[in-house]
Amino acid sequence: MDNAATLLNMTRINSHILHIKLNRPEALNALNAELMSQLENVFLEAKADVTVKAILLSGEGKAFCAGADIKQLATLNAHTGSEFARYGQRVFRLLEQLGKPSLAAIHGFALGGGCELAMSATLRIAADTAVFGQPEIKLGVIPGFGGTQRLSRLVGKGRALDLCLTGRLIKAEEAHRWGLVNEVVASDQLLSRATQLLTDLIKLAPIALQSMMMTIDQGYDLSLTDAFALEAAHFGLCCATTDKKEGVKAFIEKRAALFCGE
Ligand code: CO8
Repeated sequence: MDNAATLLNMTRINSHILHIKLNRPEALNALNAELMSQLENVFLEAKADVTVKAILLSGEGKAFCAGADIKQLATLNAHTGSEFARYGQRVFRLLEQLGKPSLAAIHGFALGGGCELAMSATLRIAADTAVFGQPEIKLGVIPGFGGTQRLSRLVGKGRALDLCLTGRLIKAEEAHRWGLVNEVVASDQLLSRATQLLTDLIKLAPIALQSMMMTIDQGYDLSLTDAFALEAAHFGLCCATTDKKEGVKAFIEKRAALFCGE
């Protein structure tokens, strides 16, 4: 039985980056109900905590995450299966809509729910050893934590169908070519590169970052006309911030901007 307190390992990097490490290495960080519940709590806390400006997600051991816990999956029926899928979708959507940038640093396997978790982060960096896939078809099910929808949005319908229908695995370089990950680095550079990227991001204007993430996330499913309206509304919001004044002033004065988050 897992010790509930240790399924997530949390540390802070440079005070403002919350590093959440999935910590169930003996099961390749498979997502059981307890781990999902701990993720939900941590995401809620991170959203409310003003000192958390970004999230780094990674996995302990030899994999990022090998998906939903198959032993638990074995117990699900039509009702509980649908409930668990809806629950997982809600937890991952929390991360996606946190209003703060998140980055999945992926090494080893990112399969099934593990790939779905990575896709819910704002950005993804993969070690050159990483392997991706949606092998649910081999278990007689389909991705249920948002994977069918996020994958097709990230890589296109054709490639999403290829990966989901065949259940085949792809390596980091192919995932990069497809746009599933933003960058591939050597394994020993994974966490330092991820930290660097997030450190750079949190120096930027947080209200503009949040507006950017919201307009891209929500605008994607609107008509072009409505998405443009959303963009214009957020553009106006940014124009009312102190950070916009500072950003423009700093450009004119040929110096680096110092954003305050207001
Ligand atoms: N669930 C539970 N245990 C797992 C999982 C998993 N997903 N993956 C690995 N493990 C366990 C293994 O059983 C093994 O445990 P033990 O030592 O007790 O036998 C341990 O982790 C190490 O795994 P392996 O010995 O298999 O390691 P290998 O390096 O030989 O193989 C693989 C690695 C290829 C990743 C292999 O473990 C594997 O194929 N795992 C399953 C991958 C998979 O099919 N993932 C999809 C799961 S389904 C899913 O994610 C659906 C999400 C949506 C659900 C919606 C709600 C219902």
